[in-house]
Amino acid sequence: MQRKFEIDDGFIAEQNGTLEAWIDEDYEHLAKALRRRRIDIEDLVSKAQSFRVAVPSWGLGTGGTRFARFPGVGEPRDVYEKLEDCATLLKLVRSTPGVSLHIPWDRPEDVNELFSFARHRGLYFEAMNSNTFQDHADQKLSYKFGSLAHSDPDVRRQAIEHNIECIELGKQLGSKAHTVWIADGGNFPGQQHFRKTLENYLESMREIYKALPDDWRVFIEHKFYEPAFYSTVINDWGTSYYCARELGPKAACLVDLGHHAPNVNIEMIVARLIQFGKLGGFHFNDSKYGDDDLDAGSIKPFQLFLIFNELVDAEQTNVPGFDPAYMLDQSHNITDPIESLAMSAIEVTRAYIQAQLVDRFALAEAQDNCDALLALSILKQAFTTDVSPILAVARQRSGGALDPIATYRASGYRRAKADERPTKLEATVGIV
Ligand code: RM4
Ligand code: MN
Ligand code: MN
Repeated sequence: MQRKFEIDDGFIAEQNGTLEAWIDEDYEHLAKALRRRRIDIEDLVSKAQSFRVAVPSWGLGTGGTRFARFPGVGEPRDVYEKLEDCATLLKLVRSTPGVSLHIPWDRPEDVNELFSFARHRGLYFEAMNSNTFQDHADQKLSYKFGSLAHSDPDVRRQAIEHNIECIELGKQLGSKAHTVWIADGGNFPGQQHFRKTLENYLESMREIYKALPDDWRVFIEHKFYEPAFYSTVINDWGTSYYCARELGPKAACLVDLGHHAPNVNIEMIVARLIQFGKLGGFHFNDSKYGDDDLDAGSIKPFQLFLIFNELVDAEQTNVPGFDPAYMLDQSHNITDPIESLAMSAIEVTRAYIQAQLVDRFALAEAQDNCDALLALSILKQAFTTDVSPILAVARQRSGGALDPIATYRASGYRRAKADERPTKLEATVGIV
């Protein structure tokens, strides 16, 4: 077998050597500034080192819009090549050992082989994802008009079985969760009976729920529109919460940041789900208009911080059962996916560390005293603190890169992959 190009640890250490001096200086300065606020920088470094965010296998390939897809050179052509790229990302940032698979896109021929391929690279499998939003080869019935909520019980059965297959595969791969996002909905008023379709969905989900092992969770992912443009069956967090409650303790809600109407207060939805014990996890990304799937923190970094402000508050107050699964879900249409994912993983960790800086005692006091301006300024003080040296040192101490993007570019990884993985000429449209 041809030897595949890899970035080696020695190269990362060598690149780090050129940056160490200024990082040390910035780190010392920040340590002093934080000490004045009675914050120990070393605590934050260990927090950053233990923070994890999973990567979607479909995020490693170049995405596209419904107009076109512009394939990148050297992009992965199968699940093994996607995992190779995940391993490269992990070497650089060290916070992304979890990979989330999408079936059937990533269905392996040999499950054990896939499992050990991942293990050898320090990767493991996070939530499984079913796909009933498109038709697949060898599929008997079409999902054109829906899947788990379809009016035809045979289509529902087929979709249920597909989800159960994902759980079975996940069991062999060591996964502990299954995420269900359905595209079911309508384009026209009157097309679907709102209550009947939701009832169908619930009935189908009960079957899927029954197939879950005891230590598994199922995540319900809502989305208010697209591909259906008038109505969507699982359209918002309220519907998602209702279904999760109906199903039982193993069901929880998944919040994809791009799946809300513009200007919706997502941090408040997060707080509600925490309070109701049903926050299952996240799909991080960013957006300006709809489900744009842009890189996390690229458009609304303050929103990302405010979400983490709620999460850290829950963590610090030991909310019972609080254990959300963090994942990226992005479509990289014009950037190198490894670069985008590296930067996004860093941005999510940044928001987490910034949220640790909030003086919660002072904030509670300001809230009690109805001091709106002081409350805001406490949040702003945390948000405007540049925690980059903490993130860089955390990566370095874990063996990663001080400057992941520069190191990645200098390594020539993508050029090497372009030779190893000649692109198949194909005209593709769509998200992947
Ligand atoms: C959907 C949703 C799902 C993802 C697919 C590819 O909009 O975000 O999580 O699996 O896209
Ligand atoms: Mn998603
Ligand atoms: Mn989405």
